[in-house]
Amino acid sequence: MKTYEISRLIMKYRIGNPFETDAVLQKGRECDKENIEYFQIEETEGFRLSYRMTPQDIIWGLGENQKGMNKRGGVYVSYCTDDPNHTPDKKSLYGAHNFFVVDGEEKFGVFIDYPSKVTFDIGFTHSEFLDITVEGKDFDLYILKGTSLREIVQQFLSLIGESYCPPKWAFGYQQSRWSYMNAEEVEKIVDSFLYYDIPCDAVYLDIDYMEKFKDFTVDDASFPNFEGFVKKIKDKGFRLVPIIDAGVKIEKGYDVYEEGIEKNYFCVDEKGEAFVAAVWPGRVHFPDFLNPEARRWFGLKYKGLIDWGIEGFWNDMNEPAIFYTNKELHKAVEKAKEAQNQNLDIYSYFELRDAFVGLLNNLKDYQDFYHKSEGKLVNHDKLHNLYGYNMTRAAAEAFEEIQPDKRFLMFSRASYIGAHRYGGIWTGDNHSWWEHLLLNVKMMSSLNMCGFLYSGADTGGFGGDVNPQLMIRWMQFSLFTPLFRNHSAMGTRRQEPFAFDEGTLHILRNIIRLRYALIPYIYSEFMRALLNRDVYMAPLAFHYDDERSRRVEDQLLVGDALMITPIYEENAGGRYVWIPEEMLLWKAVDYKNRSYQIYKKGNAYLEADMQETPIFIRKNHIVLLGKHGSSVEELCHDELEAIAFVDSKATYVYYDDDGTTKEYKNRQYKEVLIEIEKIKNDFQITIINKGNDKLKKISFEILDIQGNMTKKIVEVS
Ligand code: MIG
Repeated sequence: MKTYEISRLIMKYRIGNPFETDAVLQKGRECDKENIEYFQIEETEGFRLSYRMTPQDIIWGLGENQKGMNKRGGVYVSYCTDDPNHTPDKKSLYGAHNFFVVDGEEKFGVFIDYPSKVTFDIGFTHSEFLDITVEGKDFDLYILKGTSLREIVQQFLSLIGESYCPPKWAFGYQQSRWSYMNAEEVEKIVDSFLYYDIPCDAVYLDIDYMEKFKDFTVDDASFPNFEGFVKKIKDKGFRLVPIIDAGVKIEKGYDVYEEGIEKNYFCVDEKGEAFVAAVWPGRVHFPDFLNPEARRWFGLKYKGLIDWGIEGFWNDMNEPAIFYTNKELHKAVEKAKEAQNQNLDIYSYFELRDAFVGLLNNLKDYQDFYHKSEGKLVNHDKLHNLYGYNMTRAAAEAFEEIQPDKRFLMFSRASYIGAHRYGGIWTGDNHSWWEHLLLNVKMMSSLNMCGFLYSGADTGGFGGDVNPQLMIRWMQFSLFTPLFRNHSAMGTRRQEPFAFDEGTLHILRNIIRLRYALIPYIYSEFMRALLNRDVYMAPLAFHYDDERSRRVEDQLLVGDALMITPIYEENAGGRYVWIPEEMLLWKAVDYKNRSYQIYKKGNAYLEADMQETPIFIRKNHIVLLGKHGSSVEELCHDELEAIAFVDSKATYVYYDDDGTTKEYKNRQYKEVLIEIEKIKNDFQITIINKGNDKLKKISFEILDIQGNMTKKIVEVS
């Protein structure tokens, strides 16, 4: 792995002898741990670090977590957990992202590189204290300095390395469901998108495509001639994206099982035998993704599906989730036997019930198995948070070997800092609740700060039944997230766009088309963030440092030019917004018919009917859009439109590349520099084209501060 000299602004303190997580790419300069700035350190059973916050301090970050953008007031436990009920009191979700920024008079970032449990008590127990409890004695602590939140985040993103880059088609709309059960059902979905003329790039295969939930198999009865089917669907303009689970089914004759046993690639119990747990396919072994050989072996298994034409995957259950283990199940069954014919009192009954309920993701199980690392056995619990990360790494490293120059779609449920180099993440089993739309809004910028640029939530909600308006409002938000996928659980209301009434369908179609029209901007901004170690979605605080703006938690900056103000309340005909400086509002019903309104700095009530997506364009900024198409590959970006809000001068660098290879890493991409300058009562437009030979023409709509519009068409050569 390439390593870099550590920046002067980053202090690294090594405590004990940490396990190498590979979260960080820059090695080098270590500072004296007797002189750690900002924190009081106390050695306990592990370590406790305390920082006294000022009342003004905002604590940003912590990636995939509950509560606000400002993490004050909560307790967060980094221990990757499969919990499908994301109620506000939950302390752990699927990721472990131990990076945060203290933003007050003192500004600094903190990263705890420790692969097991870390607890962040941020003004919960004591309103002024930020207490970090590390449950072990070996970890690296990084303190990052900078003069602004943005600068600190950029330092961190440089420290952990360039984010994974998906293929361009993965910026299209994607349709999922647990599960489309067979080829006919998948084809019906695909045909419905075509029939209703709704753009879509991918349809997902959840666990039922497999034979008895066995990884890398395809059920022949429900998907006969899979290779031919993949091709048929691709010819219609869609990709199929199958799921891969962490657990390998124990079954005689199943090659993945047999090879794993033969080569000792599975995690082992204390007796040295392959550890047994029960999860999706039933009794399974867990591949030891911490062992590089096992990682390579498992990763190369994806090749079978790739050879059949698959170009993307999602990795599930890799916390790893455990439904039960024999040992704990046995205890519960014994308890039940004892209870038989006894006159249980209420508490004993509760205990009996909990013995079964508690089997799911029982923390004790994580202490019962081991990984092989450099010849030694390491208890899983000690590096729990690295499991999903290394499953994704297994896939990514194999893709690199199988087809080095191709970008595959890959995202995972569990993750750790560093996993962002290998894939994106989705945020797991949310619900069709308005609260989870808001949580999605708040979480996106925190994920970006931890490197997970390609991310998104199950749009519409996974659990529970969505209603038309929640579906619409959620789509109006997700159209801006890089991963834009509608996914829902078995047994819930269908939530494909055409599963709703005609009026709703019409609105949803327009929203999805708007997404496709905005791809020149969305992709350009995403790639710019990726290449410059920056974020794609940010809190207002990234650009506006006044107190009012810094406190806004339900609006986001998307790329450099846009601010979005999602509507997340039922039956709302609009919402209150904070406008941090003069902005231009475009209420998008569809992307073709546009009307604009200038908003002055201040508080305002924004009206937005169900069919309207409000989009604010920042002052002296430009947004580019094209036409929609039925898929990303269908988009033809020879003619673009630009909407600009210009007081003095606005510039935009429009980025594009081939969308499929890694040539961008060799600076093989095309840029078009666009500059609009106000000169007296006119606007002068300059375009410098560096290699985009597709682009022929840009039609401008330029609004000045009074709201006067100037239209211009510029030929590009
Ligand atoms: O026990 O594969 O988060 O997206 O649809 C549930 C079935 C297992 C959990 C994932 C979800 C997926 C589901 N999986």
